[in-house]
Amino acid sequence: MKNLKIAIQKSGRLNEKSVQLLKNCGLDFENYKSSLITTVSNFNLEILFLRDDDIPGYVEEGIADLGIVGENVIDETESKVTYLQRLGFGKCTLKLAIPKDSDIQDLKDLNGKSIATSYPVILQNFLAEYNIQADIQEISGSVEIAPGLGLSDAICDIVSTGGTLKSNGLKPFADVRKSEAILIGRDGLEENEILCELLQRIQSVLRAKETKYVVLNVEKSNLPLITELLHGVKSPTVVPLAEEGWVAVHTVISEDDFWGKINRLKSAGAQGIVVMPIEKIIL
Ligand code: PRT
Ligand code: ZN
Repeated sequence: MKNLKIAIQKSGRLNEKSVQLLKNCGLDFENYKSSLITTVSNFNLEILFLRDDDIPGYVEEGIADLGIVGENVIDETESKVTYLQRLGFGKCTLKLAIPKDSDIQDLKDLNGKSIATSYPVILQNFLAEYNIQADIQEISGSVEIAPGLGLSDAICDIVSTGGTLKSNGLKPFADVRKSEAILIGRDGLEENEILCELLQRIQSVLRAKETKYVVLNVEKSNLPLITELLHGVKSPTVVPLAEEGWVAVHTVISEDDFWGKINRLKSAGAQGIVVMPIEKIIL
C-alpha cells in the first residue's frame, strides 16, 4: 500500500503536541529535528516537518495528503482542504486589541483607524462583515508593540493567556475567530484505508483523554446507589472484596462528570476512590 504523507509543524507551539498525538496512536518514528521527512516504521505514513504557514498549501496541492495546523492558518491562506478532525490542542483566539487608554469603544470606532496584524486576510474579511473601513498594516511578528511605536491604533493578533497583551499595555477589544489544531486532508482522500485507520486511532486517543478509569470500594448494600450514579461505557464491573459484604466497582467515566459526582459518590458510601488515566478507547 502506498504511504500517506502527513505534514506537521517543524518547530513551534504545535510541534510537540502533534508529535505526541502521533506517538500516542502507536506510531513509531524518530523525531529528527534536523530532517524534513521521517518514515513511520510500523504504519504506512511519512511525516514532513514544515513551517505551519506552508502546511495548508502543501495539502491543497497534494504534496502532503494530511496536515496538522491551526484553523487560523487555514483561514489566512484560504486553502481548499478538508477538515477531518478537531484535535483539542493549540487553542487560542484571534482578537482585536487596543491600548488601555484608547478612546475606541465600539467596532464602528475602528473606521479610519489603522490595525497592525499578521492575519490581513482574516482581518479584512471580519471588517468587511461589519462594514468597517480601516487601514490594515501587515507585519510579520511582534504585532503587540505596534501601537506603542505609533505604528497603529489597534492590533489583531492571537491571544491565549492574555499575558502578552497586558505586558504591552493593551486590552482585548473583540474576538475575531477562535482556533485550535485541526487534522486536514487533501481532496479525494475520504475513503483511503490508511486514513480511516489513522482517524480511528486518533479518535480513540482523544476519547481516552477525556475519560478516566475509576475504582472504588463500597458496602454491597450501597451498591445500587453507586451504580445509579455511574454510567460508564456499559454498566460498571463489580468484583467482590476479600472482606465479606464489600465490593470494588470499576468503571470508565468522563473526567468532568466524575468531578461533578464525587461528593454524591462519597455520601453514597464510596471509599478508597482511585482515578487512573486511560490510553485508548476503541468503540
Ligand atoms: O515557525 P512557524 O511559522 O511554523 O511557527 P509560527 O511562529 O508562525 O507559529 P507558532 O509556533 O507561534 O504558533 C503555531 C500555532 O499555535 C498558531 O498558528 C496558533 O494556531 C496556535 N497558538 C496557540 C498560538 C498561541 N496559542 C499563541 N499564544 N500562536 C501564537 N501565540 C502567540 C501570539 O502570537 C502572541 O504573540 O503568543 C502570544 C500571545 O500569547 P499569550 O499567552 O500571552 O496570550
Ligand atoms: Zn508560521
